[in-house]
Amino acid sequence: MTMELLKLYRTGDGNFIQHDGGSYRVPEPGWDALIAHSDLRSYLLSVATSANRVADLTGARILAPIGTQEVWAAGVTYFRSRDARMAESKDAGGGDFYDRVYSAERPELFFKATASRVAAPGEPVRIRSDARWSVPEPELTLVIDPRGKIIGYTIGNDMSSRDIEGENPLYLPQAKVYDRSCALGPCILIASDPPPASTAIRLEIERRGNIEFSGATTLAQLKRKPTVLVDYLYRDNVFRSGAYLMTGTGVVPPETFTLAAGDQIRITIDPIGTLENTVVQGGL
Ligand code: DO4
Ligand code: MG
Repeated sequence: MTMELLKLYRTGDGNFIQHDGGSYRVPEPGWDALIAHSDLRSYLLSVATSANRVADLTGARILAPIGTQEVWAAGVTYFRSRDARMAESKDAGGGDFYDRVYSAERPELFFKATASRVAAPGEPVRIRSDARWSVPEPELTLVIDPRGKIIGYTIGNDMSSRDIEGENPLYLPQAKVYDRSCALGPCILIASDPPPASTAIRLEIERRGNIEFSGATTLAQLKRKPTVLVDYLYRDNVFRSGAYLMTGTGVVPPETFTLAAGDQIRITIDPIGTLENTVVQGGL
């Protein structure tokens, strides 16, 4: 049985859904109230009536689909990420940690961003002013309600400073958490099951009109089950407005590549859409 896609957007003009070829205004204006809803899918489907129908969302300013939730991230969940981290940190003696965490029962989970640090689709993401080697990380991102249930999926960009992370694994929070180090969007695909394993996560980086890097992975390469990642995140943690959890990257550009100001980053996960951001450095 195929289920019609149900997508939830947060815009400058309120919240909207797209469903079965139509766009509809969501009467509930509060994002946190939606994420905490006891049956969000049924509520949103009940909104798809002629009374709420709008022409389309063209012209609406799409905001990051987040309220007051924290964004967390899982690391080293793809073999490609394990390899890249081991290489970048071998001089610092960190390589072994990444190998161990890849096969350990407990996943690596780290705090990524408050909502105020998150860039919306079309907004700039930042590379740190003191970083020399920076990359985007395209990641399927779980949207989790306060009860620990996965209610949807969005696209996340876990911007990372690889030179800082590689110098010493204890610098991870500085390599990962800074203003606009995270982008989310363009919408939330409302679904309890993840997209099929064959789903591609594509990354494209454009520089002065040329594609400087493109790469892809599929969800089949993700080593950890989303529900297990959520189980660890919610263990001994209360998230009153729910939480977002990025599931790790399986696309890592070669070591010779670093992001530069002006680059356009495009991340596509087909059932959800494309998240696009321009890069700036410094400029706070
Ligand atoms: O362990 C460092 C971060 C890993 C990460 O962000 C990823 O694998 O996506
Ligand atoms: Mg990551």
